[in-house]
Amino acid sequence: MDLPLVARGKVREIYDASTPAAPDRLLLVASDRISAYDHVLPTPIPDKGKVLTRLSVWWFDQLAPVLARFGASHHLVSATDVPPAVEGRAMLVRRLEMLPVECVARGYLSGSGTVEYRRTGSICDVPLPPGLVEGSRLPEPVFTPSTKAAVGEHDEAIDFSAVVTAVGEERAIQLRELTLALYARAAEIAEAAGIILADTKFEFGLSGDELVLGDEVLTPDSSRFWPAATWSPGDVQPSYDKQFVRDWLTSSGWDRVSPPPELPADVVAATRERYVTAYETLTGTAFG
Ligand code: PZK
Repeated sequence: MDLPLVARGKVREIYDASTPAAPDRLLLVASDRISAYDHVLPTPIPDKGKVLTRLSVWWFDQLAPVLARFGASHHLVSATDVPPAVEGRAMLVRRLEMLPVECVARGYLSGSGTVEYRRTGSICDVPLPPGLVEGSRLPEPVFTPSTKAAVGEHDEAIDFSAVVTAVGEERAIQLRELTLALYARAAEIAEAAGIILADTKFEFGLSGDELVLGDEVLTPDSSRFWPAATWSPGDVQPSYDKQFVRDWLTSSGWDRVSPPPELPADVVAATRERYVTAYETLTGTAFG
């Protein structure tokens, strides 16, 4: 596959797939690479790229009616008309003018949300009741945008006024309302499968004046999924997909600074199983 590389992330790549007939096409390719503690591990997880691509494609389909209510759409053109070398783990998409904000919705307190709540009693301008703990369900889901950080940096939380400055007030309000509507529908679908969608991140772009949902959506790499059966507010919830990897890395004596070690076969197999189970539980269909 000899398409020009447009961008490379930690675990995926974007290629220019434009043709004379369709000059605005990109190919989003998901690899089997896995990251943990801000490092890409040297050991791939077989089928991870396929699982995340199929999950994303499935979610785009589930969310199309919500997007339509907002006069919006998604960027997926085809998950089948892709080069054989990346079959199953690539999406042909429309090239968009990406908006410079990451649109995060949180229904539960976790991670950086907990840190901000402890410091300020609010998250992203939304005052919250006292007594919430890591893992608590929020009274209402909250829009907590962030800015896309440079490579190697973490995204930085911004307040709503910074979104207004970046994209204008009307677009900012539309982004907030659409992000919360997409989260609400996705959380409802996940809940029916016994899975809590704690939070998720969307990226939007413009195709002309139309708002378009881009990137990959509602995968374990862009979202926190927790099994409802073991949810226990007050504790840090184990990562659905990466906990075996984190636990093994922690017990390996790795210093989190040096290049990370290869994973043992049993950790790879258990992690692959987690990704496949997430796909099958959410979609109700066999991964195959
Ligand atoms: C786009 N990213 C993030 C993803 C990377 C970087 N439809 C689109 N049109 C234009 N640009 C993008 C998209 C999408 N999706 C997405 N950067 C640009 C990203 C994967 C790998 F290196």
